[in-house]
Amino acid sequence: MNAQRSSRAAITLRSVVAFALVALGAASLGATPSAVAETSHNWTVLAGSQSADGSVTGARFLPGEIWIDQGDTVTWVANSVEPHTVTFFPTNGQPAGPFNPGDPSQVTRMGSGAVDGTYQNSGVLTTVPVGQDFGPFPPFATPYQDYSLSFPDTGDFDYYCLVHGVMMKGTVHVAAAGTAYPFTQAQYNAQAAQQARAIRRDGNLLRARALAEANQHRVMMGADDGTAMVMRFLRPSVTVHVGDTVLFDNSQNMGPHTVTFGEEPMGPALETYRPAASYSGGDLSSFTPPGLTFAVTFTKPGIYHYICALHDVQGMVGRVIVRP
Ligand SMILES: [Cu+2]
Repeated sequence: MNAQRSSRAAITLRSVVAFALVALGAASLGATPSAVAETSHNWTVLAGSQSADGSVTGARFLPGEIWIDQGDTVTWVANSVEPHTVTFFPTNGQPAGPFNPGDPSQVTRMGSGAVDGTYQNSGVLTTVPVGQDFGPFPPFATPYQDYSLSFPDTGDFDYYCLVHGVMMKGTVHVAAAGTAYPFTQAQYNAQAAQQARAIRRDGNLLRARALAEANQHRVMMGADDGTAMVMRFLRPSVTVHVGDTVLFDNSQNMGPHTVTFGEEPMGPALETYRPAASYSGGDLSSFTPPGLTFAVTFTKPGIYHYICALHDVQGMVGRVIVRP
C-alpha cells in the first residue's frame, strides 16, 4: 500500500520532470514521440459510492467512461464498503456467470498490470481496512483499497465488476500517445460527484417505496434497481406474537440477500434457499434470490436478532420481537 503510494508519487514526479524536459525540448528541437510518451498521466476512477450512513450504496464506476492516451495509467479507488472488482477479460469479454467468491481468479489480484488483451483482475476493492471483516469471502481473498493498470495499446476497453456483473460496466477509451484529452480529472471528479448524488436520490426513493410495502409481518430485504442499493431491512425491527409468520420479501431487488439467525453458515451452506421455516431460537438461514420470499413462523417468545450475511458489514441487520 505504502510502497504503491510512494511509487505512484515517484511516477508523478518523474512525469513532471519529463514534462519540463519536453517543454524545453519542444521550444528548441521539437518534441520527439518518445519524449511525448514519457509525459504519461495517471487518472482516477472511483469504484462504487455510498451515502454517509452507508444505507445506500452505488454499484457503478464513477465516471463510467474515461478518455486517456496510450501509456497512461488508471487507478481505481475503492469508494464503498460494498465490494467491487475491476476486471478486464481477454478481447473485451464479459463475466460468464454469477459472482463466485470461492473462485480465486475472481477474488485475488491477477494479471500483468497492463491491459494487454489478457485477464486482469483487481481482487476485492473495498474501503474496509485490511484485517477487518469485509464480507463472506474465503481466507485467500484479500481486500485492497486501490488498483492501477497501464494501457499500452489504443482502443476501447470494457471492464466489469464481477460482484455486480454486466450491470456494473466501465470503459476506458485509449487514444494514440500525445492526443489532446477531451476532459480533465477535475471534470471527471465533478461528474462522479453528480452521479453519486443521483444514485443516493434513487436509493432514497427505493427505500420509501419499500417502506410503504412493509409492516409488522412483512420485512422488505432492502431494495435496489441494479445500481442504487438500499442495504437495510425495512423495517429493521418488527414485533409479532407467538404463532405469527413474518414474510421476508426480496421482491424489490435484483440481487440476493440472506436472513440469518444465529451462526453464519460458510461456503455452499450459505447459499441454501428456504421458502419457509419455523423458528424458536438457534441457527436458521435462508439465502433468498431476487423475487423470492422467506416465511418464518415464530413459535417461542423472545427477541431474535438476524443479519444479512452478505451485507451485515454495511449495517444490514434486524430483529424480531416475539410476544406471548
Ligand atoms: Cu443483503
